[in-house]
Amino acid sequence: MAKKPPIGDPVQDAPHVGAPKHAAAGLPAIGHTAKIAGAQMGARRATLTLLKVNQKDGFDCPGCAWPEGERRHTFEFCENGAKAVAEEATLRRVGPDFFAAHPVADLAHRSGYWLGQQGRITQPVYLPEGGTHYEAIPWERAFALIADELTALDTPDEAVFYTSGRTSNEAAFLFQLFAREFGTNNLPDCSNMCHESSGSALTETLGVGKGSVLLEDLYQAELIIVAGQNPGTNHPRMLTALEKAKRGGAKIVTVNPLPEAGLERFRNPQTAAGLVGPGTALSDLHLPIRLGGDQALFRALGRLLIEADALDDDFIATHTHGFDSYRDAALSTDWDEVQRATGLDRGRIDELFALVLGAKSTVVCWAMGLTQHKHAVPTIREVVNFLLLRGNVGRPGAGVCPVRGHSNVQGDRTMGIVERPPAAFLDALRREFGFEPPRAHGYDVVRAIRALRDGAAKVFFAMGGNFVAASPDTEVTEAAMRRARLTVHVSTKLNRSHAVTGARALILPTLGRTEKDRQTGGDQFVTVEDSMGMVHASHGGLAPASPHLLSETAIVARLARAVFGDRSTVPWAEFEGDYDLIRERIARVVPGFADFNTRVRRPGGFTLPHAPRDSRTFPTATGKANFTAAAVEYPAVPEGRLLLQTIRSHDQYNTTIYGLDDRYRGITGGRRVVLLHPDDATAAGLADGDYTDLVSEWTDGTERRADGFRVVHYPTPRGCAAAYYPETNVLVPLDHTADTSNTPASKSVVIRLERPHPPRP
Ligand SMILES: Nc1nc2c(c(=O)[nH]1)N[C@H]1C(S)=C(S)[C@@H](COP(=O)(O)OP(=O)(O)OC[C@H]3O[C@@H](n4cnc5c(=O)[nH]c(N)nc54)[C@H](O)[C@@H]3O)O[C@H]1N2
Ligand SMILES: Nc1nc2c(c(=O)[nH]1)N[C@H]1C(S)=C(S)[C@@H](COP(=O)(O)OP(=O)(O)OC[C@H]3O[C@@H](n4cnc5c(=O)[nH]c(N)nc54)[C@H](O)[C@@H]3O)O[C@H]1N2
Ligand SMILES: [Mo]
Repeated sequence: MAKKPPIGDPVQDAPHVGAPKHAAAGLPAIGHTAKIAGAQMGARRATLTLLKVNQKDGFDCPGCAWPEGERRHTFEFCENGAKAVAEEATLRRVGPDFFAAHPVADLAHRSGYWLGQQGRITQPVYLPEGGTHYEAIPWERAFALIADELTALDTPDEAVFYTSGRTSNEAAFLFQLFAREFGTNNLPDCSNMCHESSGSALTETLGVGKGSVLLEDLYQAELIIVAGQNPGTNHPRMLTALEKAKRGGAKIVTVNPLPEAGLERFRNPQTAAGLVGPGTALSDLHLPIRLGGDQALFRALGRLLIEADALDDDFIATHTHGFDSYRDAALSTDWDEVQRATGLDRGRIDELFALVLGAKSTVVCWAMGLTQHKHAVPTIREVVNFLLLRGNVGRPGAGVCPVRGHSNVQGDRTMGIVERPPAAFLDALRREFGFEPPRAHGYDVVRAIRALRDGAAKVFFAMGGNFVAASPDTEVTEAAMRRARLTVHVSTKLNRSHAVTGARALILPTLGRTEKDRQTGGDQFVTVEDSMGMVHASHGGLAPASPHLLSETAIVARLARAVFGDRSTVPWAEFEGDYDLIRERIARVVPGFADFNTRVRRPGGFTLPHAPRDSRTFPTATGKANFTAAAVEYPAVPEGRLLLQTIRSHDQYNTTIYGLDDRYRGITGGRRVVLLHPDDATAAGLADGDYTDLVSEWTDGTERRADGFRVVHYPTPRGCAAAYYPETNVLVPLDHTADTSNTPASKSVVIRLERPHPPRP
């Protein structure tokens, strides 16, 4: 059903393939960064800007959510952080002349890479109904137009307010406040596609939907299991922490279908030896698990621990609930099933078990490899079971470490960006602001797409992100978006979502985190929360990309004034002028933020409370940490079909493509590649270098197609293929989601390879 996504620009997707690398970072990383940053901003600006990343008076890196740590190098070097900064601090500009030269139909035929390369958007622009081009529009007209559309809706629930995870705490707090004062909980966010499964599983089992470890715990851990995560590319600064843990004696085990370079060896660019030497071997053991086999693996470890009587009986008796039924389930684990699910023979699992037994404290880290499966929530619950058995929660060197994606995705949730808000949060809003917030649950990402598709939602407003490219089932999502009456995007740069619009569309350009934010109350800073619950300030330093930009906070405040006029109980204008006033309210509404303005001004900020970590108390329904005993699941793959995972290359930030190389995996110059086990390729009649179409098969009989992928022989388990997102989102059926969390199961899409093409010249 799906066609090839548009290329239509001078970029040729012609991948070359060499051998995968066995180590990450080192000198090539610095060279590559200098090239990308220099091209975007020139050498001088590049150096000055990069010196400010993650410094105490600087800005928070817009890359990932990995914490900064106690010792900040003058140049806290991270190749992919630098690329994220360069992307934002670029000197290239997209102004009204650009939009005059490029009709929307032209933008719709460009690749995401090309769109992003055009530079920063400088002015608000408007696409009128039936119009062919975006046109410049004054801010106040833009707000009036949105207000008209919103007030014309039959119910506030016909509006959808999406958030991507770069939004600051202050902007996020205002955005949810605006949506709720308007009358809806339709607040889907990128987290719905990301760590929602972690949040669901951890809230139920431990009572807090966030990680329970601090950096210090990693340094003290005796065993760190990294499952379903590729930190060398996606959280490069984590490698520095793993290196330190390793030097402190920790064993590191990686569980991943792919042998990811950063996890094998790390050449720390912070040290001279790291730049030129062989680097540190990080992984003591790599288990090349089949996609979706992790629940079975952790269940098997549970069985082995119980049989070896290697449990923390006191912890289990005092702090947990449900152990007996878990024990029964674990003891009935079927080894043949474990072997089928994981693809691992017993010997490998025993090797891991020996490390588990030998470790007094264990941390498990994970990311999208665990969260984006149909059975993601029971998989993560199984990680919790495994840790609870040995009391590995709430003591030094032990715990759960879901490694978050976007730099403030965790903070946005803390600020109330959630479609199913807890009653206590709504009560606090009512007390503080004097209006009655809506109680009915709103749409998450997948439900928002269905609502747009079915005409139940009519206005779509995005605070950042690239909804149509990041979401599953591209054709369905794009058709749904085109049905909207109005689509609005608060953005820094052009992307696909600006080209696939409702009847009318607006692009509202905003300040990036690197930029100075001056309001009537003086220079402002914003705050963010990292993956470990540390909150700190971020001060932009660069001159804004254009004098016409507004901060995200100002955009929400002005929109609110346009919608509510003087009928509001919220002092929107004051909030816009002075972000301290927003933080005062956050301090009164959100638990853990008392004295926010003072504490966040201290160097390094402060750490949010986390009951399981701090005091081994578990705010769950039972008041204890819950064992769960779900049946073991793993993906069923029909004969002759493969399971496809959709992943990130080294040169992208989600839908933002920095370049066409995936250096660590040995792929350069193109992205339309599919990584296959050589025997699977041969079985499909394909040689390395051949081209093939990927056809996804969904249980309702529908098919989806992505054309023209170059076959790459790769060390991945049999039956498990990999290709890059967002190109492969056309293949992910909208209804293929994780149970409970509703996260698109984009790491287990059943596909067949079709129509082999010979190699291209
Ligand atoms: N440079 C850069 N940094 C980023 C991002 C980016 O795009 N670029 N994105 C940010 C965001 S929003 C996020 S959420 C994170 C994402 O960070 P990651 O989760 O590391 O990103 P993915 O590329 O999706 O990689 C998934 C990893 O899990 C493995 N995997 C897949 N399925 C399974 C499975 O069933 N079991 C196991 N054990 N492993 C599996 C894959 O082989 C791969 O190594 O990174 C953040 N940081
Ligand atoms: N198939 C498949 N699909 C996936 C995934 C996968 O692994 N496989 N991963 C999922 C995950 S983990 C995530 S988090 C989502 C990501 O989904 P999104 O967060 O929606 O996507 P991004 O590509 O991160 O958004 C990039 C855009 O954000 C805008 N932007 C950048 N900085 C700022 C800023 O400071 N302010 C504002 N207002 N805008 C800014 C720019 O215009 C840029 O084009 O994708 C999900 N989709
Ligand atoms: Mo993410």
